[in-house]
Amino acid sequence: SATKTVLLVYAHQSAGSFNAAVKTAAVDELKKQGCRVLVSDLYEVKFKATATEDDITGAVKNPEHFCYGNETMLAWQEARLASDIVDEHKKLKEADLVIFQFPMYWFSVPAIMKGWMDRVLTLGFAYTLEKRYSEGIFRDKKAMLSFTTGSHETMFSSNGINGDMNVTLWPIQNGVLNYCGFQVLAPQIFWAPTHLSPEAPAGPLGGRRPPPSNEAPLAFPPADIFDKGKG
Ligand code: FMN
Repeated sequence: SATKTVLLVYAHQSAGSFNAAVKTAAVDELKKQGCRVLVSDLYEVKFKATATEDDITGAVKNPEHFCYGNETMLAWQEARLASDIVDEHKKLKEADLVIFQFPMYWFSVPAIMKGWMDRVLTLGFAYTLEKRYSEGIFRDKKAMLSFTTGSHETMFSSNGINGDMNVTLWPIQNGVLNYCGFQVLAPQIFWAPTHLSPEAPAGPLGGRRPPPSNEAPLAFPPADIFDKGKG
């Protein structure tokens, strides 16, 4: 079969972090598996997080009432989008699998990664009203969240103080990724990694599962989420 391309969208400020170690381990492992690996190191390139008129070269259609979605769709059609967005579009088009590697911030992705989602998943390019969810533009691609937390696993259970992790991840996994058609793989979660050493004998992945290959995607809504506590 053809070489698989994996895009790693990575957000951590420090090369000495656990996230950096996981990223490096993932790149090594994926290359060993024969994958082509593309990395978007968002802090490294100081990726712009805000969705603004600056994302469009030339005149906007309606400067009195600037509508980011409509204006960027037009700019995409006319090849007038900012070059950093165009670069990410190119990588995304080539990717069979997109892995988001990040520390959880406020039950979500860090702002710089949310900015990647806001700006790169352009209307027309990543979704339209006709092409979403099971008809989504990226339905032949897979996506996976891989992240670290400050919390322990029990705190993110349905009766833990934070509530169920599946519910926490719903906006990103369903509202962003599944919306664009991605087959969403089960997340890889590194609970409270400050208590783990990246140099542990098992390696940075700490004996956890290697990057996915032929895993089945999650169902939306995940069949078991709302069944808990029934009966
Ligand atoms: N940890 C959680 O478990 N849930 C959170 O909602 C959460 N929000 C955070 C928000 C901010 C702004 C910061 C700085 C940290 C937050 N944390 C949260 C803790 C980080 O997820 C944790 O420090 C990080 O995953 C550790 O990985 P690292 O050592 O690679 O930085």
